[in-house]
Amino acid sequence: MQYKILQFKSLTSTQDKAKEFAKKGLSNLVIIADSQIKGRGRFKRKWYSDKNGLWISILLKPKDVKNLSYLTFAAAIAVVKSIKRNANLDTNIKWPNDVHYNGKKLCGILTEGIFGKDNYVAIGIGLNVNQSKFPDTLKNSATSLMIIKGKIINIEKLKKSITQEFYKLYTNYYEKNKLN
Ligand code: BTX
Repeated sequence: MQYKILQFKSLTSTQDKAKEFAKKGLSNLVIIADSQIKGRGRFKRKWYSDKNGLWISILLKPKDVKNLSYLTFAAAIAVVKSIKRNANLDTNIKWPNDVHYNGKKLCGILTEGIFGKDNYVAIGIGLNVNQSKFPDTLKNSATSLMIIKGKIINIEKLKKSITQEFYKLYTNYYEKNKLN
């Protein structure tokens, strides 16, 4: 499946940008921001998304929008595989929407449906990559690949890998209805 990667310096939230594009009828866009001013998690929680992390939203227009939680799992699998390949690190999927290392949160995933005449889905992936520290409130619960590995991780390779892995699962399983 063809998709286009759009890179921005700063956005309020890549999820909001995805919704704007959905309103224009666009899909299969991968929206990435270097930083987000109002990154968000589930239930209106804040997602800390300063520079040096990977903040992605993948905008899809699935044939069918049932079982959206499968898309959250597909994103989590894509993240775990890409971290293994690019940073040689084994991480865990923490139900229902996180990737953890040693009990600390490395990545959070937010899947949102955009329903109307046509239905879209925005999968938001927030992965802590090269941050060296976190605000006090997250110090004990969050970590980054750089903190774990003690070196800078190539964010470009990581973003390509995550996107490719996600699309593989999406086209081969979700869109073919092979998940039931
Ligand atoms: P969640 O609701 O499961 O988790 C949110 C909680 O995670 C917060 O309340 C806070 O305790 C903690 N947290 C906040 N920021 C971080 C961080 N950088 N690292 C670790 N823990 C943190 C999880 O929601 C889903 C997050 C999705 C984020 C992506 S980024 C790209 C896209 N755009 C956007 O606005 N959101 C998504």
